[in-house]
Amino acid sequence: MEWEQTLSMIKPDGVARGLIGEVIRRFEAHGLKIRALKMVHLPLDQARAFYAVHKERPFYVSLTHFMSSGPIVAMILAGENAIQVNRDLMGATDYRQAAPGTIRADFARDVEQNLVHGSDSPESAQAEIAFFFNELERV
Ligand code: IDP
Ligand code: MG
Repeated sequence: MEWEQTLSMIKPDGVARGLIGEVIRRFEAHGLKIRALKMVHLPLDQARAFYAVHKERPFYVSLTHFMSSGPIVAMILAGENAIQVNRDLMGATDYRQAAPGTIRADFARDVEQNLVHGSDSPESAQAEIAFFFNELERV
């Protein structure tokens, strides 16, 4: 067991649908601690930068427009195995393959508009946390 930090986002669909509280409730109920939190409306160039690892993928243009279509909530979650715990709470990328009881299975009805983002490795967590939060903003 490793104490980790990870970057979570509630995507524009989750914010627009009034699911901020429900998503955060699930994180806290499973022992994840919120160490930073803010609402941001990403300009398109910033959405493109955040998802640069996917720039060759067919869904990149659509995804980056979606991610800049409205405000998102970005947060740092901390806890034992926080990266995997968060991924487990999110469920699979495609909501149709997500395990019952996960955020995506319960709320997403679109592969792209799937409510939440979570870092997938310690390296991406570190880079994604630095993308959103400076030293002063981290508790
Ligand atoms: P993840 O969010 O579960 O880590 P990634 O493969 O990193 O999934 O993809 C990033 C995001 O891109 C997904 O959360 C989803 O919004 C979008 N995405 C991934 N695959 C597809 C697809 O096949 N069609 C449309 N959008 C996709
Ligand atoms: Mg990913």
